[in-house]
Amino acid sequence: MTISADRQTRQLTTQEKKFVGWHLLVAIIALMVGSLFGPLQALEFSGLNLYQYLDPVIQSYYQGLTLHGVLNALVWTTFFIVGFATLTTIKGLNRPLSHPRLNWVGFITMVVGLLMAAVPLLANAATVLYTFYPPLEANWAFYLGLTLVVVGSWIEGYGFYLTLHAWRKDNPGVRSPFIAFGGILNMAMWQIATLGIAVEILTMLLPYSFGWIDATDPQLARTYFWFTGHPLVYFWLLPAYVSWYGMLPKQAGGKLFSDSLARLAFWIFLVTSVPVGFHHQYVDPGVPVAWKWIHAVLTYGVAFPSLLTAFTVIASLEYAGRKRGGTGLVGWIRALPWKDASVTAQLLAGILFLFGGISGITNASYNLNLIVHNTAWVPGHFHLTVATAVTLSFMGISFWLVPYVTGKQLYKPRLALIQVWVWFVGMVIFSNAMHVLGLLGAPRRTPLGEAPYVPDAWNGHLLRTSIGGAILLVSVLMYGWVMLKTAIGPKANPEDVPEVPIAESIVPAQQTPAWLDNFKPWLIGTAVLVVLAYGPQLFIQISEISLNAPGVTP
Ligand code: HEM
Ligand SMILES: [Cu+2]
Repeated sequence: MTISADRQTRQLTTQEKKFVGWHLLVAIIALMVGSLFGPLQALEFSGLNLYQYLDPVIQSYYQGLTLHGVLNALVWTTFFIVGFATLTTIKGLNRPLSHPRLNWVGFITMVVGLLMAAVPLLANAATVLYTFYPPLEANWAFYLGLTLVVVGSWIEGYGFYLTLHAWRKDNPGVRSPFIAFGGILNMAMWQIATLGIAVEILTMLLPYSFGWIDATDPQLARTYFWFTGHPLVYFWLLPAYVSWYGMLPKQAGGKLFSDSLARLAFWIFLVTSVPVGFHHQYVDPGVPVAWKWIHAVLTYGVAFPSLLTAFTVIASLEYAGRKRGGTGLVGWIRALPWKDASVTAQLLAGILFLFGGISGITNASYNLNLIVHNTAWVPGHFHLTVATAVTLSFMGISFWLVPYVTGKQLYKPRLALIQVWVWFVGMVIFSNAMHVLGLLGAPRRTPLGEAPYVPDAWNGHLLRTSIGGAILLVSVLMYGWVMLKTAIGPKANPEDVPEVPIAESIVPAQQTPAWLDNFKPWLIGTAVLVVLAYGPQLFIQISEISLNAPGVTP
């Protein structure tokens, strides 16, 4: 009891709020710029090519697509996540960062990296899409910039570990508060996961873009990339889960159903998210089938904590709905605070995520993957996951977080609520059309409006993609407007500024078994599984490296 009562007492200092706020500012600007290209792509599909008017600023569909993927999937997410983890660490542990300067160094490193990568991106010298597969070759500043963004996020992560360590010393035997635990676990997972692209960039792409070597090995590079690429999706998702498990129940007027189940799910995500990367390489000729099969099976292992999450989050929401007077099989759903834009954003994010999960299991299935691989189905899938489950949840979080760090009130909460619904409607139309197009064989990463081979059967779906994209554009602009007006609005009375929502667990967190709050065994287990699942293949691919693909500058 005293722990949760205390927790409400310490507010972030002005400096701490500003520090979190800077992360959010970069994140939201990235989302606003990056998201402008999505609708352009979607409109292009039905023949409305607006890129011609952007020339010479944006020189091609692919330059726009690269900016879209990098700014949305890499920049918006990473900056938001690190900022949010800063807040959950400080607020959860109820103490300042132990080494705030270290965290500042990390943040500045991230910003320097972003600016460095922005130059070639804007100059059309890094039009290599956000997966930067060689032999596509970008200017070195792009690779170095990305590396700095990642290294900066590592440094911020060290700041969180040191803070947790200091807290543990002062609180022996106490369970770490869930929101701090979840954010820090995610940073640990990220540090393991990003070893893949760190090695890829330092040993292959940078030497090649500097001209020290003149060819590369695309197969090995892809293996490194997907070592990072799959856990990347859990890096995006876990902060949304921190909110769904640890905050949303409070916002909905209830409690977390089970602190133990929440932590168990997080640990399983840590252990299983890295050793599954070959499920992105089912069609790669250089990876033996047996390894693809092993990673496919492990991928199904990730479905288990996802089901745990669905169960625990829905149970927490049901508890809240019934406490609010909802009755019957579905009455509790209606009783949830649907007028609250932050809650509704996260509920709608969760609903669309169920469908994203279904298409994800389809992707993971070896034989079905052969049908959908590299088709429009895939972006259809991940606009339900990263672009909705994650993005719409982050938007929902920002509806209280931006007011909290700026000391303002949310500008026009009703507009925010409408924005969230517009996103939902636009995304239902857009993603459904993309999935269908994929099943009909439409390729991804293709300006379909120009493709000479489009059969009539695709036209209706291409049009639906454009309509969904246009609706999403309206939503993005509404979101940017709400955020801007909130940030520049007048200071609010302190009692009108939202509090950080922290949900208590129905079974007190202190009763969670100690092994669910101990990093060591889980980190060791993760390392062992990663070595088993990747070691032999990496050994073979590295020892048989053949640098025979010369760079292609798009
Ligand atoms: C504003 C609404 C959005 C629309 C209308 C939209 C539309 C699209 C379309 C049509 C494509 C496929 C282009 C192609 O394959 O040729 C695409 C790709 C992509 N989108 Fe979005 N998008 C939106 C928002 C987002 C958000 C919020 C994220 C992530 C947070 C995101 C991440 C991506 C990624 C990673 C790709 C793949 C890029 C690639 O293939 O290299 N999108 N988007
Ligand atoms: Cu994956």
